[in-house]
Amino acid sequence: MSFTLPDLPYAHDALQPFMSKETLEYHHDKHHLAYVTNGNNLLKGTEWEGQSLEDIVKGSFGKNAGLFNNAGQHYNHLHFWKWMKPNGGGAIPGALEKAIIDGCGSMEKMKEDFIQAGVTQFGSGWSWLALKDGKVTVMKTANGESPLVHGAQPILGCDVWEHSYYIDYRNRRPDYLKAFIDQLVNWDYVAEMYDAAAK
Ligand code: MN3
Repeated sequence: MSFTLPDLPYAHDALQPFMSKETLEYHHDKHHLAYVTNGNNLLKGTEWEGQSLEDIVKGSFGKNAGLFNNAGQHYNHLHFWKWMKPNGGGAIPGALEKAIIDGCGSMEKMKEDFIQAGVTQFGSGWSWLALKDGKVTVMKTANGESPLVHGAQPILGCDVWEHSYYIDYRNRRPDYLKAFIDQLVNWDYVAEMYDAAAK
């Protein structure tokens, strides 16, 4: 299996004013494409060729840094585009809402912790909601890592690399994270990943 760049599930200008057309042109069309191209080149001839993306990510972690960084970021971005939608935020499917309250205390606490995880991720990385030991929990990871390589299943992630927000928010990472969680999240897709992980 080789990596391919998916189309965005909405127009490049569909997430404005919270994420600009220019950001998505750079982030999707250039940054994600580079992970796909480099990942395919680095995958060739390795023991992971022909495996699923999740298996490549987990298998190459700690063993092949170049491949892991690109495959990890390909996995993260594939979902990142789908974790957002125009007119996002809003109502959360009931079973997921219950699991979030159970794992994080309340919806408000989850949002606060999710933003805090992104703000305190030093340098590049991601903030996450993940299912770990049967509970929804907030996590943060560096660079191309995800909960997948830390014993958990990601259900929502926010890219806090500067390329994700600097055009629109400059250095205001907290404002970007707040806009993401309040205005952009596609909770139906989060629920889909939660349901698959909770099985
Ligand atoms: Mn990115």
